[in-house]
Amino acid sequence: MKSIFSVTAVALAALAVMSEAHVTFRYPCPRRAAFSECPKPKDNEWHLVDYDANSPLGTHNSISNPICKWSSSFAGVRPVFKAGDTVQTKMEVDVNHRGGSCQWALSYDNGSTWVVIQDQFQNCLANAPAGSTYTISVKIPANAPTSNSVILNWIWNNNEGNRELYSSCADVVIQGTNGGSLSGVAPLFANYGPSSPFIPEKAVSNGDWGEKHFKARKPITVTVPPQKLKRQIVDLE
Ligand SMILES: [Cu+2]
Repeated sequence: MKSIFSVTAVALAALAVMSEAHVTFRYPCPRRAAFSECPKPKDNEWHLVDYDANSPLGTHNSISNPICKWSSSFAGVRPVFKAGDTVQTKMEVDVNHRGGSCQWALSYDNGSTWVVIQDQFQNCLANAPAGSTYTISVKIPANAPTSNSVILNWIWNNNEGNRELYSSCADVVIQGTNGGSLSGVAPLFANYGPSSPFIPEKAVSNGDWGEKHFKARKPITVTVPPQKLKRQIVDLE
């Protein structure tokens, strides 16, 4: 009897660990992530490495980290995307929570304001195998303004499990219109603290996936002044 209990306890512990495993950007690199291909910390920055980049930023009960989590990246080369490009982003997926709704947004002011550039509602990551690196195409708008400090943010509300908000922020360069504006809607940050909109678990809420909250997103236009890019590849500093 005791041995059966032990086996069960081990199985439950394994399950608990699995349910703690989540999703993050892998390409482009999320800020301070520990992936080998991402910008490396300097000798005195190793304590800043984020070994937990795939955890949610919060739940509907509480906020554990600000959007983007970190205010900066380690110095290094940022990927250069051209306006109109379709980028093959890579997600590091531990478990897919039966999918959910993804938004991708750009910020030209280090995360103060965001414009959504792509949505995938309800089934985002639903087909991503556990333990996989999963590719999702993201189209950079053809009229995206040029800047060497843009954040591409992947935002996700999962269908199943804790009512969480995920967000991965990657620092990128965009080459597009030099001096211009980008219009769209501001992203929904649902299930991110008690005062945020609540998206229930889809399977236990008659299929409610939060549509009304996504529909209520507010229009936004960001304007970016003309600037000079020295080279194709720009250092973070
Ligand atoms: Cu998870």
